[in-house]
Amino acid sequence: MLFLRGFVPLLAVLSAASACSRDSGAAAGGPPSQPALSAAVTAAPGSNPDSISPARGGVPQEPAAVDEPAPAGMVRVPGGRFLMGCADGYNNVVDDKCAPSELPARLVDVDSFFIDIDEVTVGQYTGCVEAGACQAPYNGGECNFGEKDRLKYPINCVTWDDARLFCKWAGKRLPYEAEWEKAARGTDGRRYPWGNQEPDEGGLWRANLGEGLTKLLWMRDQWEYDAPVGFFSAYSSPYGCNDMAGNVAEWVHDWWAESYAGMTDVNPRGPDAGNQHVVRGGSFREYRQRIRTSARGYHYTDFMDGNVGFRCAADVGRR
Ligand SMILES: [Ca+2]
Ligand SMILES: [Ca+2]
Repeated sequence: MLFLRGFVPLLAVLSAASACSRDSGAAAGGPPSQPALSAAVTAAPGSNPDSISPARGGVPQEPAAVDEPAPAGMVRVPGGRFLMGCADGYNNVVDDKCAPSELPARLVDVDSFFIDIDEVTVGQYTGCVEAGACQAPYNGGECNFGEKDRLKYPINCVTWDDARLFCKWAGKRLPYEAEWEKAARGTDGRRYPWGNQEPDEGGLWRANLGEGLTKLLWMRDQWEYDAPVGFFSAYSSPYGCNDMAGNVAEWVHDWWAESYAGMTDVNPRGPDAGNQHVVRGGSFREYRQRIRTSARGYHYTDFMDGNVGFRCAADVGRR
């Protein structure tokens, strides 16, 4: 769905509503559901050596000896387990907004990887178009490509395949969903990249979201639409990744699945096939519930919109 900057209130409200309906069922205001906790997550501290609690320092990490410096613009996320999904009470974190798609929460082991600090920008994407390796996205309205004053804004209006091809051109790849979530929340099960404070707690806005029924309400964080990448860098993730809550939602590699039921907990890659891909992080059009680190959404592979962009990841030791 596309519409013009400046032509806002009703269309954007409708858009926000449709974005929620397209997403995982975590529509704002919906009844909270209780998560079904995995045995590993709910085990009493100390009762099981495999029960991982960050508070006990039990998260296995790679030895420093294999440390490989991150390429420019990326950070290295160490391998090891983290809480993936929504678990009300894990590590004493309260989260009563669990959507069915965020369940069951489980401890997931991922290998070390690199991930971009920022959403891919218009300037970066333009380089790929000029090199002939990427298609020029739609230009106009909310779409940022071709707008000279938006080079530091996230590229948007790109399909999943556009995102995939850009990452390939850059010598990278799209992050797997599990990697994205670990990069966003670290190992302590936090609700938001910066911690467990609400996005506006204490009157400080920590992310670009789109809450409320009027433009004035969406703009309490200063931004009606997307913001230049890194604007909220004071509220980055534990690994220093920016805008992992809000701004543009982000394509990841995985096909969409309605829940994590039956998935492996070691380097999960999602279903083998499908027709919709996962998007993560929520966007400038969405409510706070939808920008939580565990919140999930999805779109058809050829979908594109002003509120969807991406960032890239890369394997460690294979570049
Ligand atoms: Ca906003
Ligand atoms: Ca984002």
